[in-house]
Amino acid sequence: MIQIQWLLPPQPLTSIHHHHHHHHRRSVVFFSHRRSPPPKHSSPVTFSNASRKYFGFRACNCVSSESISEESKEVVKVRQYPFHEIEPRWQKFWDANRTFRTPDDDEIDTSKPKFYVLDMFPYPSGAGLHVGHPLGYTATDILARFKRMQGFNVLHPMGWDAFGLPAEQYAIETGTHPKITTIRNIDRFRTQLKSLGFSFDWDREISTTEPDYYKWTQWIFLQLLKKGLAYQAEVPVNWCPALGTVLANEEVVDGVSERGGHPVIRKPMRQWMLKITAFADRLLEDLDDLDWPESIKEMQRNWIGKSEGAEVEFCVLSRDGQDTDKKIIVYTTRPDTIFGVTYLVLAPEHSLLLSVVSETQQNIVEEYKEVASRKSDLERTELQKEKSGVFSGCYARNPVNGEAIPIWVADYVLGSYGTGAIMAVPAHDTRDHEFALKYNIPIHWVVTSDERSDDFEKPYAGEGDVINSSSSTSGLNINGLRSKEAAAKVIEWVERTGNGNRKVNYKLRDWLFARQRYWGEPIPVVFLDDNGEIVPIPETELPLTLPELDDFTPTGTGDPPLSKAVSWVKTVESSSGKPSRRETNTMPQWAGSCWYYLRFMDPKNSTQLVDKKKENIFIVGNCRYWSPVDVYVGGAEHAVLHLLYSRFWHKVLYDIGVVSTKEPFKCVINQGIILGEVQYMACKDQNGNFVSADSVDVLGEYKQERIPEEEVTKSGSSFVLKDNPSIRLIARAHKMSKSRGNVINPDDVVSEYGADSLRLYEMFMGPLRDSKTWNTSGIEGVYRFLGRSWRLIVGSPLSDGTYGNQTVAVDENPSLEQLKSLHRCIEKVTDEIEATRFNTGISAMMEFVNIAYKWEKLPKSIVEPFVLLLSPYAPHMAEELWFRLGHSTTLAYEPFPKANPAYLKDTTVTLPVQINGRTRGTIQVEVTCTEDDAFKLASLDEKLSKYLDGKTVKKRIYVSGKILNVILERESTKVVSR
Ligand code: ANZ
Repeated sequence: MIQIQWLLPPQPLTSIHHHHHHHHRRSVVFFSHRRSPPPKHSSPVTFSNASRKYFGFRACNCVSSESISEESKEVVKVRQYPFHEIEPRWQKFWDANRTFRTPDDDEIDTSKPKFYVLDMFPYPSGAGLHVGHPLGYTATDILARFKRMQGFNVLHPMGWDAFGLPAEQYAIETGTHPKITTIRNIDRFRTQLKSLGFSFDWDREISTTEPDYYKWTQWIFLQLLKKGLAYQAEVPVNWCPALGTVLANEEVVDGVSERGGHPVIRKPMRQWMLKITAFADRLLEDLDDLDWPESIKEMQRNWIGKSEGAEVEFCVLSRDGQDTDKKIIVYTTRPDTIFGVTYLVLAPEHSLLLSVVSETQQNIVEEYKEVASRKSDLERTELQKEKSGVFSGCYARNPVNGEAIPIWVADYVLGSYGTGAIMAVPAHDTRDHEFALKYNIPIHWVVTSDERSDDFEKPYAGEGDVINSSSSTSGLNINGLRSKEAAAKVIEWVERTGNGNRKVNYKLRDWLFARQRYWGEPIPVVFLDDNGEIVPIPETELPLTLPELDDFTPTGTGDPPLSKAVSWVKTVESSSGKPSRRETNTMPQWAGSCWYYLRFMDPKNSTQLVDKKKENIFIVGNCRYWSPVDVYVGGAEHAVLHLLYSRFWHKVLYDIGVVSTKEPFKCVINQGIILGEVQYMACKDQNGNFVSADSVDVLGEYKQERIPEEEVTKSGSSFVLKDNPSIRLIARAHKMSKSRGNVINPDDVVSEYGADSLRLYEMFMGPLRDSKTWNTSGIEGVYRFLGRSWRLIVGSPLSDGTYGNQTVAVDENPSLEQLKSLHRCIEKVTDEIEATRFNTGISAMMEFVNIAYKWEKLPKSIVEPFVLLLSPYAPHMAEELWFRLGHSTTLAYEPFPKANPAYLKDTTVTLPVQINGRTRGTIQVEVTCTEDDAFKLASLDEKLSKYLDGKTVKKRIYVSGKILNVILERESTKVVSR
């Protein structure tokens, strides 16, 4: 267990001097007079004691005796509570005490359950943290803190995915070594994350760029090589001459590089590939048991793209219509449509293409090939793009009916999928249909269905009943069969007659695993000088560190920058001593993130990737330890690449016994995107007059002008100009971007409202998984709630605006009502955290605080559990309150409050009230209500008071929970008890 002790002496807040140095705000300024002296001719104004007292800021580092200019006065905002002192103080405490250190090695008590909650670790960009980061990080932090308090051993680490292009581009532009940029960016990210109070175990921090880390990335590569899962192949790559590198398909958009917009061409190059396709079925099947968003699972299924069908051979015909020995093998998922085939298509890169082309078509076909080579697969297959193609001048024979059909070449067929050739059925395939119409190719209908409205203008792509599909020459007849049965019969026929085979295909391609860049993991192999043979470097020589380099610019020849490290490249092969050259390609950015979640379990191990004992402890009942990750939170943009690549590596590691689970991440949650503040636009006609947005049909004809929020008001469900409500505006939230100027910097929010407010706000914006729009006035709301909670517990500020060091909580027994409110809040907050509905958990606490404000006294036994409930959300304030409640250590390991069902039951009863023996009405009371309280309630009741007012009570008979009977004096004039 962890020894928790004070390393910092507890000290009253007043003795901590804290400066705020970054108040360079636009509209809202904190005491800006300190930095910008008041203009010469303004009259000095001081804050009144009263206002200071109300808002409760501290005199010493606020305004006190200093003067403040008239202008800045109106923009000065006062603090709801002294978060600016509380937050750094607790961050220092947590750091100094290593409060969130996860016990390691023998210290760990494995009889306790474990909880591994992980964020997708960030790329430490030069721009620093944006407000999207803390959304996921706060959610995981709440879970981590909650589980810790529930007695779990919690692993909640953070690290850096720090290899990649931006640092290298920066190096090219400025000459600053990527290592330096990376360290600087990491330092900034770490400082920012710490300022948000996340309970990461910083002792486990890792960076993918550290040799101690990438040693194991390289080690995994060697295992892949050993198993034949890493190989070199000549493959067409996206070659970008301007960047001097190949790019992944995802890095190419519309034929240009995503970064920089440079042209990209397809060119064959020798590349390292990883055989992820060997795992296609396992990657597909194991998805079923994962607690992941259905949408991600579906994206992975589509990405893997398993399809079942057949390969069918079509014999190429000679000029005079005779069979030749050339065969075109097509891949089809619809063998049931084979009688509807009216042409074949070869992909422009098909190996048989040039050998079947007729002389007359030769030039046209070669020209077409050349144009196609400049397009990306994505462009070629885009549905809305117009289809193009050329006739090869040659024909093939359909095996099922002997018909001669033309062979075309068209780039909507990809060389890299199936067999690179298709049988085209224009009646039943949209793309073939479009193509056939354009080039006047016949269309034969062979499938019919009730759904199909005999609209022969459109292809029918669904399944149905097969028609027009029999042949006396082949003896095959599939008429009248349903598509599925027909397909089965065709497959059976082609297999029997030697014309083809059943075939399963995958869209998934092997993973291109080399980059012509400097800032990545070196690939740990050498090539022997004599014969080019690939020899892995011995595991004992890992890590193979990146050589220092002064010149990072790409060579432009396709040779990676590392080839400039001449003395590093020239080496000898370890076992034979033969002269050899090192591999100069590096690994892609995805490599380091494929397995980092394992390293967090054992970040400092120098002899193993991860100690088996930490990954999985075999004790009674085969109880696992840190593996797998219980909850993994990150952006939906990683749905396929990262999440598929890491599943692939994990399965390889599983096969070689490094890990014990088939899957790395049990539960994945995608946090939504945070859009920028809503922006309002007004339409203006040519004369510059406003036009209401609802009277505008074609927006393009009107200029749009941005309207500041102050000039906008709501009218019904739409937004209008305040000055002219007949002008409706367009309200839209956009993704935050520098160019739109709608980026919110978390640092600014922290200095204005505090980290707890930022955390609370990001959770309160809406359900974690939804997209949300940023709204600064929304922060004000949670900020006020925190201020109210603070003052509820600490009390009003002293006359100088500071707060006392204690709380107003009293050592008295709570009332039933108080217990009920508390336990309802406990139940709700617990349920909502468990269901990751953090926003509604906050609502429950707000409700509690509202009720608590009505109480005269605040028993400690009510306040303390509430502070614990608040602590996962607003840890700084909670720690401070806990301390002021008289505790001398962190609350991070206090048991999370448990709701007592006894207080959750509705225990009110309807109590009949008799007056002089006759039932005159009822009152709602707690079963435990005392006689006095019941009588009080009765005399306040509208109906009953008529009988009781002004009367003297002779006797009261009260049976708790059953009845109240009041016997009155005959002629009295006074109320006795009230
Ligand atoms: C005849 C046919 C008739 C087809 C019909 C479809 C509908 P999935 O399911 O994605 O695997 N195809 C095969 N190889 C191709 C390639 N390299 N480039 C472009 N298209 C290719 O799709 C398989 C279907 O896509 C195949 O089935 C083939 O067209 C086409 F009514 O064959 B089909």
